[in-house]
Amino acid sequence: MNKTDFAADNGLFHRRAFLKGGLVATGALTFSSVAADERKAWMRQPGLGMEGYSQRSRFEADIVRQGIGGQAGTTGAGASRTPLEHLQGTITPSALHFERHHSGVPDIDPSQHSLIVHGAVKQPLKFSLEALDRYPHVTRQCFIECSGNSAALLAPDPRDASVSEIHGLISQSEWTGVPIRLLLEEAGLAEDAAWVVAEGADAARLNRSVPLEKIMDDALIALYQNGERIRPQQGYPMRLLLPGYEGNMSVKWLHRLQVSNQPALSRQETSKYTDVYANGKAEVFTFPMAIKSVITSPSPGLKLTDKGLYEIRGLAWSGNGSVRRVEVSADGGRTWADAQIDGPILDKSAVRFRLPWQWSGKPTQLMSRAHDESGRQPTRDEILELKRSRFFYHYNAIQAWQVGADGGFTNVYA
Ligand SMILES: Nc1nc2c(c(=O)[nH]1)N[C@H]1C(S)=C(S)[C@@H](COP(=O)(O)O)O[C@H]1N2
Ligand SMILES: [Mo]
Repeated sequence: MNKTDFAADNGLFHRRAFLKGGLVATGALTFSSVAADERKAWMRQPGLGMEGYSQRSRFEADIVRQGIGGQAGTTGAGASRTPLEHLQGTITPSALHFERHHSGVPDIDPSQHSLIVHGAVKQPLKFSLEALDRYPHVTRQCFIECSGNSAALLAPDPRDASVSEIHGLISQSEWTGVPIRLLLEEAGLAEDAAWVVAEGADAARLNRSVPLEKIMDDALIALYQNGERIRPQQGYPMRLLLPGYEGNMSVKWLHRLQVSNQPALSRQETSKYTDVYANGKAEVFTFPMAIKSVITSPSPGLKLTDKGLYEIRGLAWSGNGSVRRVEVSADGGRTWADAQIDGPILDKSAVRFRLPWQWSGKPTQLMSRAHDESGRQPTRDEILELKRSRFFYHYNAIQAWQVGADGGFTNVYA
């Protein structure tokens, strides 16, 4: 290897390094193995026929949501996590989108469901799903992240957990629906309209207050997820979608939008999702999810089989804008190299980053840190300094993975 191919210490290549063939020599063929390949059973008889709605390969059946946990004494209240270490690209398959329900998934008959727009409006309106379907639609890609994501890293000692158990409360979809602006313009806003309180039709009747500016900017009534009707777990038949904002505000099973001159100060925006800072002040409304990144592979549960070339892969996202830069370190944060970011880089969307790495076979630490318009992803120490005491939500610090001499990975604090 040429010394100039490296962009940082301990084997990190430049993102545009030209990697010559033969570095990963697992595909080398001999004449006899080529011949044996011709005789596979599936090459000698016709396969299965067509079907109405198909499933993935049976060999992939163990790739499922992780860290599924219900809250004691409740029905359907809890969370499940996206298996980030097994996925590539940026779109989460709908069946693996993380879930966070406060009272289970309601079984809503769309013909019995409607959306009411009322409160500080000139004319209250009621929309059936059929009516909403006739309004102009918008399609966009964005992530949803629960603000409790990654809170496991606040534990005094690093927990032995996987990337999905720690960071799996983020997923990304392509969403299609109706800009709420259109519905409010039709209803006509009262002079003092400043907030919109959204409520869900689940038994929890979860409600959140959203500044009118955000609603008029890019809020959607999402009806479709990755091209098909939104899944029951994601809010069928309609959910509020607030790109970049903490997941809790994207109210599922949406049935009511109440325009108001003030926020509701509901349970979910006071006792929950409020951050108490080290100086004793509490921040009630933290809307956009801040810049964050994580290496998804390699990571705990995956193993490097031998020293040599690997591609470090991960996700980076920002609810404040777009990811500008991602750096990777293979020596515990001493030196950093710029990762390749796959485009297009979209607003309030997760991107995939990657960088080739030559593992020497020795223990080390892998880390990633992302930047957006407003700055760099913080270290754990920086967050603890700022938020110390009763902090739980909105944790976005740099994640470090310890690589052992055996090629295994563990969660560590850098
Ligand atoms: N009606 C309703 N909306 C809801 C919730 C809920 O329990 N009920 N959970 C919220 C929380 S805390 C999050 S993080 C997101 C999760 O969305 P998802 O389950 O589609 O991933 O939905 C939000 N919207
Ligand atoms: Mo959440």
